[in-house]
Amino acid sequence: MRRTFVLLLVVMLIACASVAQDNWYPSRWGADDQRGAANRITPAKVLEAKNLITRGQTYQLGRVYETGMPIFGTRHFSLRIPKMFGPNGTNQMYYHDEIISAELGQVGTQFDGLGHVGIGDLFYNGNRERDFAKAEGLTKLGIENVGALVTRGVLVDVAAFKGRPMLDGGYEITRADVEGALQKQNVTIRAGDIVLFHTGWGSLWMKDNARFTQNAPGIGVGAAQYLVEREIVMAGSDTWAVEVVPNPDSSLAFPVHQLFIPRNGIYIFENLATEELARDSAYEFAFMFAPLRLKGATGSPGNPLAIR
Ligand code: UVW
Repeated sequence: MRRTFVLLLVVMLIACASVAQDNWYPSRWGADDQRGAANRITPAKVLEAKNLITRGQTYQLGRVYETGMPIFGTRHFSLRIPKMFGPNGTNQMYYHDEIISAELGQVGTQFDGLGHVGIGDLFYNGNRERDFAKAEGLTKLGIENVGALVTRGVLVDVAAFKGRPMLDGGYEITRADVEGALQKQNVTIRAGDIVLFHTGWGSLWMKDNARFTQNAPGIGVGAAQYLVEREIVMAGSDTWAVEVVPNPDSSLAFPVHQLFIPRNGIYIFENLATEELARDSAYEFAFMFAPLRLKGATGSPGNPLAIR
């Protein structure tokens, strides 16, 4: 019993030391930076995106927010119209408002900010949880710091690459899959791009929610490392985690989230509607998204656009 306890203590000390020793902060954009990979979006990237608009075709990548949509864990979403207000004026003006209760940045189509995921109690740029996570909102790394994302977007259709309408739940998209799909599509990933993965999993949305949330295909650590090396801004997909769930290493929980967000300042966009892009083989497009400026929030809902 005592030997097991000592062994456990040693393993925990080694784990803590390895988190502290491997230098992932300060970030490449400086110790005070709060925008991470959004810094890669230069005026040149905006113009590169503009040059991809040649057909006037617009794709809405956001899903509808509604009661009964698939939701992770204990999160919730509720929209209520409390009453009709009025009458106002002799012209009988009436109006409606709505009350929304939800983990607003973390339900439905959701953009994960830099304050969302940590490694132990350390978040992007080595910010310690107790120093910035306050009940009224994050005092650092809030989603209001991200700014507008207008850049080149690339779709990686892994389902088509594998000759399947939908990848299996728990399928790990490997580095070789990403390279193979890109080669088939004749597209490369450039620094400052956002990269979307089509897995076909989105076809379960509101059709079989239990299956949708049970597990998911997605990128593994190897593919994620490839994207880090390509210096992307954000990775998104038609699944609820972007990364493979469960991870093939059953001892790990969401390791791609940690590699992207705290270690590299790379954003994640979940539950995107990628099916129309895949249908049209739209592998390159202008991507546009401005997270809601919710002070101190961990993420943002929204309806990003792909235009070509
Ligand atoms: C977690 O990482 C816990 O949540 P999400 O996949 O919604 O970012």
